[in-house]
Amino acid sequence: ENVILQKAHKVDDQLKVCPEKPDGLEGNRTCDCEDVSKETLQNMYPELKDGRLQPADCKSRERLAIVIPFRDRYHHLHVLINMLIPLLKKQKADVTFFVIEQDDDVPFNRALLQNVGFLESQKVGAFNCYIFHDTDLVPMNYRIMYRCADNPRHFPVALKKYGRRTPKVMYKNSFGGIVALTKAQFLDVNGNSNLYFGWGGEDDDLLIRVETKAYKVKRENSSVYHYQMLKHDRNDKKQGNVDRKLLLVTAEDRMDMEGLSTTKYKVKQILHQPLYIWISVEVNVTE
Ligand code: UD2
Ligand code: MN
Repeated sequence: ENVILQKAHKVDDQLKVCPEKPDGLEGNRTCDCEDVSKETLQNMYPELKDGRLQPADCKSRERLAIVIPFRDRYHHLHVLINMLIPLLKKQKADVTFFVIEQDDDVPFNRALLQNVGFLESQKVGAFNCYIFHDTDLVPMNYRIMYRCADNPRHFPVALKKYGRRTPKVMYKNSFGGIVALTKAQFLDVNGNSNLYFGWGGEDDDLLIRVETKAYKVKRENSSVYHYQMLKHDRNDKKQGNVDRKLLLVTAEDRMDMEGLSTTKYKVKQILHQPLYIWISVEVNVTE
């Protein structure tokens, strides 16, 4: 067994670092938006194990974790993964998918779940790049680079809503949907605030944190960075977070004492599945 391990190591050492811009990133693609089952996906991509995909012919430049905050959107999740894997393969990514499910009956807390994904993933491996990804946004161009950079990045610059013909460019200070931060950047901003239960505000809070630490989010080219939004029911605004405007006022003052460093949750289940590491948590915990 040791000999085999040594051999495997040798091969690994001999691998070249993957190219910065791999060949074959042809640009626009069509959406394969039909429902697909988990079993079908597992058969289509047998190389995925424990949620991890790695190139066989080179060593990736970073170890990427894609963290997906989730509650009851199975159809979206599998359509998304079906659209992400071919792109990530072309880009020679070493990527692990983490699905972080909120399994309790309090309003959804997207930002807190992202913090959980960061904290739990660090127990799994030495990830140095994080992409926090909504389940309902499908990348429509192969040149959307699933990478981190010197500054935090925002991906869905243009968005095509279900039923629309053309993508619409998002408002200038948008930081929702999908963002990429290195491990160091996420630690630097103390992650997300945990206080945003229900819809809205949490993405603006993260942008305030990022800008307070003097990062500059680069606006990417909207003709490349465009996404298709999958169909979902309109958010019931009553489920919205009524305090979000008040919370945003204090976002800057709060950031160092409230965030990743104070995230509280209870793990209910961790499942290492072929396509993803599935982590179910309760977030309504009081000490
Ligand atoms: C916008 C933002 C989103 C977030 C949200 C407010 C963009 C493109 N999107 O999305 O990032 O800031 O407003 O919170 O800027 N989810 C579930 N189950 C639920 C509810 C939410 O899994 O019951 C997850 C899922 O990953 C979903 C994401 O949270 O994609 C955002 O929720 P949404 O899609 O309902 O909100 P939306 O489209 O208004
Ligand atoms: Mn959405």
